[in-house]
Amino acid sequence: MLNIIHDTEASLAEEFDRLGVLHIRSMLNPAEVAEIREAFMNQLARDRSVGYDDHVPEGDPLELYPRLVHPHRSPELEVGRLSRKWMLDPRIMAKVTEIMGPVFGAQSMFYFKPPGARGQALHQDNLFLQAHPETCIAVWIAIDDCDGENGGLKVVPGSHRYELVCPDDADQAESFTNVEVRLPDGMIAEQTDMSAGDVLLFHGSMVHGSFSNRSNDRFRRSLIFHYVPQTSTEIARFYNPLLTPGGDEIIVTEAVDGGACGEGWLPAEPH
Ligand SMILES: O=C(O)CCC(=O)C(=O)O
Repeated sequence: MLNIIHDTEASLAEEFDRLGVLHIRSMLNPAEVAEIREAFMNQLARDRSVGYDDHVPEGDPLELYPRLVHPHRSPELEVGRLSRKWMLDPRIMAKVTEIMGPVFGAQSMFYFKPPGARGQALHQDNLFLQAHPETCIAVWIAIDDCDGENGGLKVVPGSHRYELVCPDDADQAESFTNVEVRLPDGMIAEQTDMSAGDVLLFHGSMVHGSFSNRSNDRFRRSLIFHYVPQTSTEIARFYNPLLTPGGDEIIVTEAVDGGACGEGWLPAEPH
């Protein structure tokens, strides 16, 4: 496993450029993590109709624990206010800005991933966001300790240097989503091992995903944000309006759907 843990010695931007993914330890303290965890668990206990409909079959563990998509757009909910606060949090914004320059917030999500839940097959985020001419960056905050057993995130360091690849069908016994990027021979998805409060930052072309939660009793919750450079000229409709660092809404021209992914594993233009 390549060392993706960022120490303060090396420049964040240089390390990110080299690896496409960085793991920062303990960005959130235990009280902050607990507040997020409780707010989202309480929300589902009260009303899970706010969850996203991924069309999971009846009896699927995700039926009771649907992911939340764009909770930051629901200021009437505690989880909405918290998501928005964390999306614009100065500590997070500082890291993202150090890597990408000034950004807009594009998406928030919360995954519960209870024991037995399927994962999300390997994919590249910018296939969905369609942020151009650059890409997006993900901030993946561990709300529980997460590793291979409970379906922690897998990443392919270095894959950010490749173009967006047209995905194949995913194995839906392992994934609740239906598309999967197949890795060429020699490339492997590495298992991350994170503690609650750790953050993973990764590039929009980084191939990543997760397997099922095989534990009996360990949730694998995560709060996830995506950002795009303020120089973006296009984004897929689903992500508009974006949020400025000051919390104002802004619209970027809609990307035209389709034709976004390449034929295979060709190195992208150097960046
Ligand atoms: O948390 C996971 O298992 C997958 C999340 C993910 O792939 C994403 O946020 O793009």
